[in-house]
Amino acid sequence: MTRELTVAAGQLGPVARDESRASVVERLISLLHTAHHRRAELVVFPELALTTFFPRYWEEGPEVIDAWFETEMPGPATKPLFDEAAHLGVGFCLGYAELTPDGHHYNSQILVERDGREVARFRKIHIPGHEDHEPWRRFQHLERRYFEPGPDPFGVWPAFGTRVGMMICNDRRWPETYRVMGLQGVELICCGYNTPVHYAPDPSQDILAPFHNQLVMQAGAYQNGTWVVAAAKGGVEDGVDSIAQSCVIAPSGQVVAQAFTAGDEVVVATCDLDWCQRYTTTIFDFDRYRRPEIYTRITAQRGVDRAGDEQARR
Ligand code: ING
Repeated sequence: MTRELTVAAGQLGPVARDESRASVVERLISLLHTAHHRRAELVVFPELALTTFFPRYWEEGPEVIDAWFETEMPGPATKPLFDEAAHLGVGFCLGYAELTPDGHHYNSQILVERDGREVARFRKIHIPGHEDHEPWRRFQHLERRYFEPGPDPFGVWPAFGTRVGMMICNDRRWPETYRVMGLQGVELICCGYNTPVHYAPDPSQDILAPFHNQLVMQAGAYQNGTWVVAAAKGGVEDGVDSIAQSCVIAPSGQVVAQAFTAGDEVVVATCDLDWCQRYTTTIFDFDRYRRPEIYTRITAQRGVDRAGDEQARR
């Protein structure tokens, strides 16, 4: 009897700057119903799903900035989503801006099981963009001003009859993200993202945005023998075009389902969880083939060190 789990990416189209959380939650519940109707047991929603992607704005004053954050999860605006999901017996992963009781600001995701139980919270580890106002840009990307980097390493939790991990947006571009979860036996990674097409520091990358989005997740899935479910907030949001292409990727690296639109859309796939072992017990049998004693630079260094050239030539 194969272990199967039907999952969905609950893709959101644009969320307007003045759109209420209640309005967004209604859209999320609609996606939840569609996913449930299509037999999904887990729905992955985008990063910062409850509001427009506010790091595109330079804003000042803690009360202005904190208004984008949730101090409770679930709170009054999101409880209807939690209640409806538990009623339907569908689990979900939701991205949101988290303001903790002790004053920390994180770009977070919460994973909720089918019975409504909170499995885990994950705080985004790789924070892209910049800290200061850079008016030369068409729009800002001030995640490094608004969010602290997550304090905890990537985790993997037993849930949904498998081993589930989480990553958020820019995390998906770093191979370490997948490997740290792969080394914990992850079989399904939930990822939300908001990715503008335009990359101000190097506009030559703009045309490659959809390719790079898929490249990193297909590689990460294959090299660690895991499923990846990725949900975008896409379309033109307050004048900024973001990629969509939410998808489900198999441990083989194949994209098995993908969004057709840049709007609210459910992408569903049934995952054969035993497919992971076809890779993790053969070509990517970590314990047999990896050489961590050779890779020490990966955790010893942050940036590049060229001083080693001399040694290498000896
Ligand atoms: N977004 C981006 C990402 O890594 C980014 C960062 C912005 C990349 C613009 C390219 C262009 O997908 C987030 N939210 O991490």
